[in-house]
Amino acid sequence: MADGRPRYKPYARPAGGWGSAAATAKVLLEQSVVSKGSRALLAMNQPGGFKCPSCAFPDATCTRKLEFCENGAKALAHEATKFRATREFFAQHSVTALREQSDYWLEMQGRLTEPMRYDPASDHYVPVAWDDAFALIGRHLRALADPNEAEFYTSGRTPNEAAFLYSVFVREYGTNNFPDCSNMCHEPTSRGLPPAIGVGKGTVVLDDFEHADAIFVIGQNPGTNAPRMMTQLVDARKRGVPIVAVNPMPERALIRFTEPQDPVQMATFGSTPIASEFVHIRIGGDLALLKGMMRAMFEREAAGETVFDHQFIAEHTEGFAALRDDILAQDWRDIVAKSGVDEAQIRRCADIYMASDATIICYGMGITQHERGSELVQQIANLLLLKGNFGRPGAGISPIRGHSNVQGDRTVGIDERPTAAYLDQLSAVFGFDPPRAHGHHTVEAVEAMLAGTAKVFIGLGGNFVRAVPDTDRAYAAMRGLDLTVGIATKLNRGHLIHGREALILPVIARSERIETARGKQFVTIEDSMSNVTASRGVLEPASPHLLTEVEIVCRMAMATLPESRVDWASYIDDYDRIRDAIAAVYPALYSEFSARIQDPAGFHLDVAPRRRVWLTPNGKANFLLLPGLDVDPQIDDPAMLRLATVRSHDQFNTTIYSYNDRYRGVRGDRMVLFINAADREARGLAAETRVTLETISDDGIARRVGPLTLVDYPMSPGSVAGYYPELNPLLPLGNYDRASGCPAAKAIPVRIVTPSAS
Ligand SMILES: Nc1nc2c(c(=O)[nH]1)N[C@H]1C(S)=C(S)[C@@H](COP(=O)(O)OP(=O)(O)OC[C@H]3O[C@@H](n4cnc5c(=O)[nH]c(N)nc54)[C@H](O)[C@@H]3O)O[C@H]1N2
Ligand SMILES: Nc1nc2c(c(=O)[nH]1)N[C@H]1C(S)=C(S)[C@@H](COP(=O)(O)OP(=O)(O)OC[C@H]3O[C@@H](n4cnc5c(=O)[nH]c(N)nc54)[C@H](O)[C@@H]3O)O[C@H]1N2
Ligand SMILES: [Mo]
Repeated sequence: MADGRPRYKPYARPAGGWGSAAATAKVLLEQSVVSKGSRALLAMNQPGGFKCPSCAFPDATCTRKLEFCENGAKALAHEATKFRATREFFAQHSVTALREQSDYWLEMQGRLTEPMRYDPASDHYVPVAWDDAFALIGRHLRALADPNEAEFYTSGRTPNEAAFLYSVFVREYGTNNFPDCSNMCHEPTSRGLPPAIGVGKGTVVLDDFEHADAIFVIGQNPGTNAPRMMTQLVDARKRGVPIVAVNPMPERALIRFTEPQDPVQMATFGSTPIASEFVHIRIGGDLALLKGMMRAMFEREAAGETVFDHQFIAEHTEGFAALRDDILAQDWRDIVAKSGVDEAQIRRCADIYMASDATIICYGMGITQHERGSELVQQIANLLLLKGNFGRPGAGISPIRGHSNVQGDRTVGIDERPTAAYLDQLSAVFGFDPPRAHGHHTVEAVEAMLAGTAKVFIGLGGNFVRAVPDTDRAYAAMRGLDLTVGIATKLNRGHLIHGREALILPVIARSERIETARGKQFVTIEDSMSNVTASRGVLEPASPHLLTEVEIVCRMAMATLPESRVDWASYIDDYDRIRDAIAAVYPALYSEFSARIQDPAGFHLDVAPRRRVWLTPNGKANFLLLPGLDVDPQIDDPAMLRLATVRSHDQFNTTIYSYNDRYRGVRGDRMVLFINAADREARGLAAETRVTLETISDDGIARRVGPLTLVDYPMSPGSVAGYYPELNPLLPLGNYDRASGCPAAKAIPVRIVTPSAS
């Protein structure tokens, strides 16, 4: 449980600094890996070493600077932990008993050591031989009446080699059911950007930050979730570059930051202010803000100034006139009311943008996790297109991805809606006929389980049932399955909410060595800025009985597809062969893969808009419209608050490192609701009251979570926040972006019910 009595007290110091250094030391100590962990940290993100298993922000490998961060250190310490969840552990605890434990407790049991099978007679997980485990999977998959009755989930820590083979296996088996963590994350980027600029990826590289004249950070908490990005932000501020942060929560690191890697700042307790302009947006107010900024620009043009890049617009874009009509149709009063930002500040943001010759806009989950998330991303692209901020140093769109290889997994085939061209190529390379019908994304996978049409779930990493919306319904969905398989490093709730039969298959982790019959192997990952680099683990695997993800995928395929056209066995030992196959399927992006990856700096995958080439049907960049100012359905209920589910500083998604959230001043508790004092007082509630939160929905399903302690926090009016995954039971499965499938985890309509019902 939590250590000591909970405490809620604002954090007044800069983010980073000694607090970070101390937290790094503490986590190494807690996991009992001070010397092993410290040694491994020296190899993280270094040439010849492995890639940080935490976030997807690029590292500057070639500078040879010691590039790790507090949260990278936590991810590594938890992976390198000395604790083990062994067969004795599973013999000691029934699955029912394990379910009573917290996510934190489950995580703290350490690394899985051998494959386990659920035994219904004893309600325990018991050891199973690898061969038997694969045979069980093969038997279930071959028995299905239709391959579309199986769901193949991927979480973004899986490296390219395993993800590619998985995508081939699943398609040869006969389905495109690829629910993916990306479906809950940056899918609005992957689906929203292609019609706008021709690719579903960011167009910025690290170097661009050195050439930017202005940087916007919208709906993202880099100090916690992409700490290496703080280096870019600090450097930019030191150069005098304005930084505009748009967030309903004044996140500490967006305000002041001390670089743990700057000895002078550390010694003098100095720090750098980050945001020159902090925009205290209402949850869901970003569309109004973006339109307000564009409106200010159109007004200035109408007054005779030249603020747009007319040459770029004429040569490269379509849809400018329609955009102008849409923007000028928005009234300032509505813009201000919806965004919660006053007109003067919106105009200041526009001034910063207009004065800059090269602007980068970074964004995260605060933008994507809304019901019109994909179209909101397109409005960011509109703003950038107006000033030709593509294909020029220091400019572009920069979605900050989550998992370290979530972008790579997508590039190498994890896609529930594959293009016909890709399927043709797959067929040409491997000689089988892949299915053409689109498969399920994450929400559709849960719906299929609820409907009883899905029968088998295989999770290549991740913690599906905890990450998806509508926890209670998701649990029921999983329990209705015939077989659930968790391919994982650590025990998590996904393994305890299982189907009639269930397997846990433990894997060698990112930081660990891979030795096969053909010698040392390495894997590759693609970061948020499309750099592909090698990752070579340095640690001894947590147990001699672990397999690599590559081998697990190959052996699942061999057990399922005895007549396969693919030489699976040959890939198990030789990862260059896998890379050759990737190059064959993606000749434009990945030609000479095996040779190019020898460069310690890796290589950059082509992103056409960087060359002002637009891979859209009309060959242009397109201004796209999202009429109105709302990105979430409007609800007429004066008691309503908008709830954003966010990450604390001490978690990695569903993995909870501790009950503290340093920068938000919370110690020893995760069942909190951040609310501003005025919204609290308007409801006649005292600070630290324990309440129950209830979702407002019209689907007849009651969704409540409590007790939650009210914590006074400078939230924007009407906006509240609490932690994912504890609050996922409040998120209706049906509240998602239709274009991308991404659940609206940042805009759950809720009301406070008092006193706490539970
Ligand atoms: N240490 C650590 N690192 C991580 C992760 C982790 O859990 N821990 N997770 C990884 C993953 S998978 C991902 S996707 C990324 C996530 O990284 P982020 O995108 O930073 O994720 P969140 O914490 O979900 O929320 C982002 C911010 O959105 C703000 N926000 C909420 N609603 C709105 C809104 O309507 N408008 C605006 N403008 N802002 C809003 C919140 O206040 C919060 O500051 O981080 C990755 N890195
Ligand atoms: N309400 C709400 N819900 C959300 C979000 C939100 O902001 N709010 N965010 C969404 C986002 S952005 C994301 S990305 C998803 C995340 O969803 P997931 O990716 O499914 O969840 P994680 O918690 O990252 O998965 C952790 C598990 O991965 C396994 N694991 C760790 N390392 C490895 C490895 O190297 N190999 C393998 N095979 N397994 C490994 C461990 O067993 C660990 O328990 O959640 C989404 N859900
Ligand atoms: Mo994510």
